[in-house]
Amino acid sequence: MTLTANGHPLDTSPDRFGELEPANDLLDDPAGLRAAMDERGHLFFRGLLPAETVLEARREVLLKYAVLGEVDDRFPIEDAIAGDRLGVDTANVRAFSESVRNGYWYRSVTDHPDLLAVHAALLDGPVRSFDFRWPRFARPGEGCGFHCDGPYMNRGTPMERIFSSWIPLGHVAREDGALIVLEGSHRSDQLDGYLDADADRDGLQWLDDDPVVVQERYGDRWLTIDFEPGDVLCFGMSTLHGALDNQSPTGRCRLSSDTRYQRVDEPADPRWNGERIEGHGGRRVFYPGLGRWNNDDFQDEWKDVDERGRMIIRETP
Ligand SMILES: O=C(O)CCC(=O)C(=O)O
Repeated sequence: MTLTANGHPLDTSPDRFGELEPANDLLDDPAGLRAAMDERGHLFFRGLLPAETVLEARREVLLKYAVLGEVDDRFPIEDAIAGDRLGVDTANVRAFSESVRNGYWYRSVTDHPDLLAVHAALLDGPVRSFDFRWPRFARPGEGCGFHCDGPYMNRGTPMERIFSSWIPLGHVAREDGALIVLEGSHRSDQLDGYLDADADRDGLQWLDDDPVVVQERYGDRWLTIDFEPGDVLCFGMSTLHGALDNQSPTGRCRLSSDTRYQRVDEPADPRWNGERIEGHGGRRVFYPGLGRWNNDDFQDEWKDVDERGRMIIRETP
């Protein structure tokens, strides 16, 4: 199968595409972890988290999606087969999103002590996850545009002192829509102006949607792997990344999570932390995908909702 991102084929020749290498051998070596993150811009860990905890979180999240018809429960829930979605238009997606983000098992993954320990080693002190967390459900055909996290997370702690962890909630093979990171992009001087921007203030869009164009401009090989439950991919705010398209031949949705971590004693970005999380402002809810709402800003990851949390569906121009 030809791997694609945003509909564009990847160049999978060995000098343009490769596999992530596990950094598990550095887990007991904080200085080594920091040096490797500095060098690579990312760290991949095989089986860092207990697979059972991750699979409990998978089931918890999928059951909630099944309530909306997003998962077809005539098949085993764990298979995450895309449903007819008939409940989405009438549901309170604000309440739904909050329920997914704060689920007991989901939080047990994002705040697992072994994951916090990696971030504590990277930041040389006690850490916390951002109060907001990003569970993702990518339906067949969906993916994610190319970007760095820095401009979206830079109103509190300086971005050199924040890290993201992308966690597959289940098996995520390449063709299911695995994350891809661009080798060497964290050192690209082509990204300087972009990284200084504030995504909300400056109305940022994805950098590009073509993996070959992005690679030529900003880095070397695209790196990914077939992810297993328990794996974690940690990366810095200036590492360029995106996702492969979900081309599951069985109609399986891709479930994953991305969370940010910082030191407890440093200032927090108010967009994602505190009693009243601002997010991207307005009456918007994190509900990625489907591509039906014609929102130009934030690429349809955030949906405008009415006062009862129901999505506002705009006419196609
Ligand atoms: O999982 C995805 O599709 C995108 C995740 C992402 O952009 C991130 O982890 O920052």
